[in-house]
Amino acid sequence: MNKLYLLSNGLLALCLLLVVATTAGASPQTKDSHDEPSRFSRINQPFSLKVGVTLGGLVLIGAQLWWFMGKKYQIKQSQLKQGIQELDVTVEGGYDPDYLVINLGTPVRISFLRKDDNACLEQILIPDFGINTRLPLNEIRTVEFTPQKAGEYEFTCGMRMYRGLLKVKDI
Ligand SMILES: [Cu+2]
Repeated sequence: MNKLYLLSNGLLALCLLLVVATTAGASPQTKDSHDEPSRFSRINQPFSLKVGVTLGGLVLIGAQLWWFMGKKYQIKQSQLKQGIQELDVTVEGGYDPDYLVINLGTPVRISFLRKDDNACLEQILIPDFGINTRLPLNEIRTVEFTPQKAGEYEFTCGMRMYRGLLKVKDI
């Protein structure tokens, strides 16, 4: 939900910037035909200043999008304990780690601990393994399954806004 919000935020900023840039660039034409003395004298900003302001805005918007959209995955390989591949995931503003590497054919146990009171994260879905589990705040909940086919599988919150990936390796 955060990413979506910030993306729209970035796009809104871009729209505002374009409006400002075009109105600053275009001269008002409406009153010219009436020969009225204008109460507001037009200040002609140097072109280089307009370009500078526009470029500065674009750089800031780009930085914002890069920061939130280009976020790298936190990769974690499962640990084998008594025949079960174990992984711990903290649920706080997303999933940490959010790229879980597991091996084919061995039972998996993922322990989720939700520390984020955002109701959006209250459910964890791993559709390919038939998992749909509620995650109460500050309590560990485990999900178990055995991956039978190599590949990448998504896990998400109840509304599919926060996402992570399960990578099943054929060893
Ligand atoms: Cu959600």
